Amino acid sequence: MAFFSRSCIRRCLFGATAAGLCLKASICIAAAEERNQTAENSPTVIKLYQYQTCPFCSKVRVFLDYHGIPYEKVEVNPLFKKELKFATTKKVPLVVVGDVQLQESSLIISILKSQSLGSRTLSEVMGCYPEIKSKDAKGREVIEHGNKYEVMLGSTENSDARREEVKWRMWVDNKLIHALAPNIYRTLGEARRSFNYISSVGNFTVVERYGAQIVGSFAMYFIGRKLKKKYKLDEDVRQSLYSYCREWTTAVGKKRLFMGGNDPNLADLAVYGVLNAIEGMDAFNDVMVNTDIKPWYLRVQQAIRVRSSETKTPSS
Ligand SMILES: N[C@@H](CCC(=O)N[C@@H](CS)C(=O)NCC(=O)O)C(=O)O
Repeated sequence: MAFFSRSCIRRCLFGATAAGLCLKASICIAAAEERNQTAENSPTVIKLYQYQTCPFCSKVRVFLDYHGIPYEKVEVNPLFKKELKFATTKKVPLVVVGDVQLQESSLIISILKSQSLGSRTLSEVMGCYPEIKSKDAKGREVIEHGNKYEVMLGSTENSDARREEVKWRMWVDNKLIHALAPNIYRTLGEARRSFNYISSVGNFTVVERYGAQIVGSFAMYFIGRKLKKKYKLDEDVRQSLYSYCREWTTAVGKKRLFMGGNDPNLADLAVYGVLNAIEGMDAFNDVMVNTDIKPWYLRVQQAIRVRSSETKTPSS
């Protein structure tokens, strides 16, 4: 996950708070005018700027994969971020559609989903998510977006299913995601293993990779401890992760395959996306063994495979 970045390390090493780390839920969207639609309305290539192991990026990736939306992945180097030079943000995920830059994972998903449901242009859909500016406790400007978790169906229907989906998408961002970093950096040994994995799949040069493994795992271990306090996780952070997973499976229940019924909804995809970001790490393996989430997880995995193969054009 960008459970690591230059700013993470810098902040850690200089003793700043963990508040500004990769898992901080800052909210913003930078939108340029939608100028890229040609007269023929040819499909615009979507680019996803990401870190492979960032849970926010993984949520967006899973959404795109499940919906068979073609996109190009750009793996950002977390130390120098030169891939983001052009961008109005230095955060990932960043989705670029033509000249439009979309930030904030849940907002990106709501916007792209809403657009896929109707004939509205991206600008029209973005208008449904107004910017709300406010100041935080330290007087810094904070930008939120109204309706961030809502899919604009073009109707006023507000069913229980829709409300449930919104509630659990919020839960993913406000609860589940915060349990990840403290879990993957739980002990020095685990932090080292996680970091080795993260740096092996991320965009690092060989020198950066080794530097990151040594400095990063140490730094992230301490940051993980701060985050544990900040998000009031159990002393044994695994227990918090397990109880979140159990909370989720209880909410899905035994009578349906997914929270969305016979198909995953956006909440299913969000939970899956977040857990998928830590696949291959100790915390993920422990969750699969010690909770009852595995059958649901495998069902979503299978649904994504089936859907993305169905939606692929023969030439793709
Ligand atoms: N709330 C944002 C959070 C995005 C975020 O915090 N991304 C991290 C990566 S996990 C980031 O880019 N941090 C800045 C950095 O790496 O310098 C979202 O949902 O997209």
